[in-house]
Amino acid sequence: FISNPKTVAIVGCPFSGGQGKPGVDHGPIRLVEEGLPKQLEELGWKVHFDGHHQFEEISAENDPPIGKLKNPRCVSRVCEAVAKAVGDHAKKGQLPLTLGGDHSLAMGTISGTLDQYPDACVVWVDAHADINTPETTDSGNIHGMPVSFLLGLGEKIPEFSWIKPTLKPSRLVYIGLRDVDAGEKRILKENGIKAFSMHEVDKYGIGKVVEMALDHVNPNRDRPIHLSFDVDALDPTVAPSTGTPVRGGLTFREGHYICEEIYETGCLVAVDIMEVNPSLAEPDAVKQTVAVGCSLARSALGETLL
Ligand code: HAR
Ligand code: MN
Ligand code: MN
Ligand code: MN
Repeated sequence: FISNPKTVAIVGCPFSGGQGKPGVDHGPIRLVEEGLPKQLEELGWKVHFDGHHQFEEISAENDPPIGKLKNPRCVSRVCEAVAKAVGDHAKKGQLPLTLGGDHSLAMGTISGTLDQYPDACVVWVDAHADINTPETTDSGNIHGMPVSFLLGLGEKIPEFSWIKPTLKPSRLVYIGLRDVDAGEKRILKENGIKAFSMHEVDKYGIGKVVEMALDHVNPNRDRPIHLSFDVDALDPTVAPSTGTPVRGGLTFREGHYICEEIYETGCLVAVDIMEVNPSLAEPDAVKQTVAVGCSLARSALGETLL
C-alpha cells in the first residue's frame, strides 16, 4: 500500500487533554530526543519529521464538560487536526507514525487512516478497551472512549460531528485487555467485537493470538492495517511510566512480537505509540519506558532480531 517507498512521517502529538495526568504531553518529545528518527533511518526508512504539532490555536480554556466528557472541544479540535495530518501523510504514500500523547488522539489517527484507506482494519493493543460512550464513562476522560466515537456508538455529540464513524466492529480487534469496565464489556458483546485479553494470551500464547487476531480482521492479509499501541498493554514492570498501569500485562517480547508480526504482513499503513508519560516514575523507569516506546516503533517498522 505504501507507494513512495519506505517514508515514515513522525506525527508528534504533545497532548494530554484526554485524561487528567499532566506529563503525557511530554511523551513524544522524549521519544524523539531518545533518537527515534535516527533509529528509523538506520532501519532504511526515509524519515519525515517537521517538529511536534503545537495545536497552538487550540485553547484548553473555556471548555466546560459536555455531559460527563472532560475537555471535549479541545480534544475534538486536536483530534481533527491530527486526522488531517495523518490523512495527508497517508495520501502522499507515507506511513504516519503518531507519537502520543494520550489515546484520545486515536480518534484522529484512525480517522486519518480510514480517510485514505476505507477498508483498513485496526489492531488495538491495550490494557483497556477505550470503548466507553458518553453514557457509560465513569471518568469522563475521553482517552477511555475513542473507539466508541470511531464506531459511531452512543449519544451523538455535535462537537465531534467531524468524525465519520466508518470503522466497522468486524474490522477491529484487541490484544492485551485486562481492565475493561462493565459497560465496555456489554458494548464488546453487543457489537460482536473480537478481543484477545491476557487470558487468551496465557491460554494460546502470543503467536497463536496474533495469528487469530489477523485472521479475524484481515483473513487474506490484503487489507491495510492500522496498529494502535498503548504502552500500558505492556506489564508495568516493562513500561512503568504510564498513566493507568495495570498488572498482568504483556511481556517485553510479547509486545514486540505483535509489532514484528504485523510488519511482516506487509499491510501496515499507520502506527500509534501512545500513553508514554515521562513524569510518572523514577528517572531509570522513565528511561526504560521511553526506550520501549522506541523499540516497539522499530519492531513495527521492520527491525528484526537476526
Ligand atoms: N476505562 C477507564 C475510563 O474510561 C480507563 C481508561 C483508561 N486508560 C487508558 N486508556 N490508558 O487505554 O476512564
Ligand atoms: Mn508532518
Ligand atoms: Mn488506550
Ligand atoms: Mn490503556
